[in-house]
Amino acid sequence: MSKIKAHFATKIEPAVKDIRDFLAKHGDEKMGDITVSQLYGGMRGMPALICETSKLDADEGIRFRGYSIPELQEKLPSMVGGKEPLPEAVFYLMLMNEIPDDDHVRRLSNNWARRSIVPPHVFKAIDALPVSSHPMIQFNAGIMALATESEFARAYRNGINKKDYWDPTYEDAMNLISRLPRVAAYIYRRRYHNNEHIEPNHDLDWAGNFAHMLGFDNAEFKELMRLYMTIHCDHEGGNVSAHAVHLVGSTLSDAYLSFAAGMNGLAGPLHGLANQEVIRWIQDMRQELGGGLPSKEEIAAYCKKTLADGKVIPGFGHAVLRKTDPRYTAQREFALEHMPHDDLFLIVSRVYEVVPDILKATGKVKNPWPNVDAHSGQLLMHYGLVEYEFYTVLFGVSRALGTMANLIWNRAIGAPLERPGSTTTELLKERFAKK
Ligand code: CMX
Repeated sequence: MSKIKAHFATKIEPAVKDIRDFLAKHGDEKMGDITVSQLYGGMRGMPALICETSKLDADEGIRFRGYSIPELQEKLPSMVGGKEPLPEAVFYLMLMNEIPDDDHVRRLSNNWARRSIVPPHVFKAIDALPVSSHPMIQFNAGIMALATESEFARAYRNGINKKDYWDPTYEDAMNLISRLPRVAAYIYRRRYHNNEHIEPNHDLDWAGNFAHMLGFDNAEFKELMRLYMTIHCDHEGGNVSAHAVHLVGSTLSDAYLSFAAGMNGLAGPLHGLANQEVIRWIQDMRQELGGGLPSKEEIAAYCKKTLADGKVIPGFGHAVLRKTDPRYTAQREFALEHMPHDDLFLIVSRVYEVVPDILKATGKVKNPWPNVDAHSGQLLMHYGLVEYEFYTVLFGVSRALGTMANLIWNRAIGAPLERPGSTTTELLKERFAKK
């Protein structure tokens, strides 16, 4: 270790102890309406943002413009012969605050298809990266390269009036949503299928065409993609990806730059990357146990080992939710209907039976229940999309729907630059010493 690094390392333990002691003494004291613990604790439970498109209830889970996932499944248009809601429809609902009819959805689908041509330099930017780069790195390179097309950036340079900001932002947001499936499919086929690409089929809906370009033309997989893109699209405003898009967007960065910021947050293992980690964790467990279907006792022992090694059990827990995530339940219902005897589904179900009690027994995990990521990989694996490092890209494509509906609204209402205050432990100590 270098001298400078070693010097830094000596500072960590005393600082951690100092903060711990300070919080034990003053954690419940307040600055305004906010406790000192909240300042140090990742701002949990602190209302600090407005997000009109969806609201998360700790017990009930997500509602999009007031509608729960089962209500979306009942009320939103689906494909003829299908039953899962179309992502176009949930985007329309979030943007307009109106339930769309079939005609609205068809128009939106056609509009996105018309906008979906990706300029060649975007593929070149992706090609500049090693093929083995994580798909989220390639995804963000593609998103950043798309930013050369920003109509907002062009309009701003040309002196657009602030009351019109929403208009080029709307164009950018719609273009981004339209182009992301092509970019994502390009990365998938480049990395996992010898760079053999599949032309879009514009007769298909947005999610159906995405499935097609990935190389999956199975009708059931397309239904899964519609469900997947719908349930991952928005989770109120404070989650890292949505908040990062909002934060960066508040500087008037264009839709592409703002969205890339959110995708960098989604690529963290405590957020969207957890969907790949779940499958990796299950595969490691199976390998360690010599394959086959692990018993509940074996799963419990593996969970305890994971915790003892100082790691999290991926797919469980949540910063806001305190019950099983309804996005998990929606996916479980899909599995029960389409693949009740799938081996991996049986393991995911067993993990669900075992993990909550183990997490409860730690005495510190606030939510021992599964989140959206505990299930999504199993469904994809079933249909042959087994390359789990790609899973967070799918989450990211979906997250464009909510974040872009929000960005358009932020520009329409003239949302201000986000700039909360911060303080130091030293200043807090002085404050409480004076008291
Ligand atoms: N496994 C092990 N420990 C966990 C845990 C889990 N699944 N969930 C929480 N904990 C631990 C925390 O690490 C924390 O430990 P320390 O006090 O030692 O730091 C303690 O329990 C308290 O945490 P919490 O208040 O219950 O949870 P947070 O709000 O801090 O964190 C989350 C929430 C999601 C980051 C956490 O539950 C976690 O790490 N889960 C596993 C990763 C995961 O599935 N992430 C995906 C979330 C959904 C998404 O964004 O896509």
